[in-house]
Amino acid sequence: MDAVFPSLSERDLARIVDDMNQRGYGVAEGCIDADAMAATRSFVLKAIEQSNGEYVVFAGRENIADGLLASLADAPEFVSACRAIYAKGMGHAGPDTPFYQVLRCLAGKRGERESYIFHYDSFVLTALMPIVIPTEGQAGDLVMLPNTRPVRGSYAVNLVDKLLLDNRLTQRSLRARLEDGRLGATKVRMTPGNIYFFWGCRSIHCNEPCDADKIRATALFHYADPHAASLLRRLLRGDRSKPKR
Ligand SMILES: O=C(O)CCC(=O)C(=O)O
Ligand SMILES: [Fe+2]
Repeated sequence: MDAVFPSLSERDLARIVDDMNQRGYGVAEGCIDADAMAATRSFVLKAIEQSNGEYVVFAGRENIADGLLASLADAPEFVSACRAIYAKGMGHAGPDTPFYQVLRCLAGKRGERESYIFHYDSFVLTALMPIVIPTEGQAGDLVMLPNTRPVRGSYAVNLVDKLLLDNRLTQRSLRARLEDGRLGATKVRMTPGNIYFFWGCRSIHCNEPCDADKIRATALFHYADPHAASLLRRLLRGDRSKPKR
């Protein structure tokens, strides 16, 4: 069997990191085989059917019962691409930690409510794999303000950034400015088969909704939590809770 992810060259990796730094995102094009993705697509369709046509999300590898998404997370070529991207971008080697995986399936009315939620991820690197993207109407573009902050050394400072963003006033004003075009955000229309990389914890981002009768599904591979060892966070969240994004 072919590898689930190709071995990217130094040149490809350097281009991806450059694109992430300059325009906000880098792309590994045509790296996921269409046949391999077909089973994942059926998994998504079935999950949405079981939730009566409404939004479903699976968080944590143990809850994502899909073959491709598990093998990708284990594929040495994919793991080493993510670590190389991290090392090139951050200037030091990344931690030896697994991905935090999420599978989001947008559909129905709830899909709309799960959109336009501007946030920073808790992890340095985000690899996003589009699985189903509508080809007409609203496609559920990824919206980003790339690299609006550095990786925070301190969890407390990170928390202040998050609080400034995660409140109704900021969310409303970002959305209004996005809708009237004043935000100057980068919009990414994603194509299944590609993987998109961006600095999730440095970039304010969200997704647009898709039409309620359409499906938009994405798999996220989050890598490297800069505050994994923070005592303050442990105290605030309790030991067991996992970061949401
Ligand atoms: O589904 C997407 O396009 C992005 C979702 C996202 O940013 C997240 O789950 O952290
Ligand atoms: Fe995110």
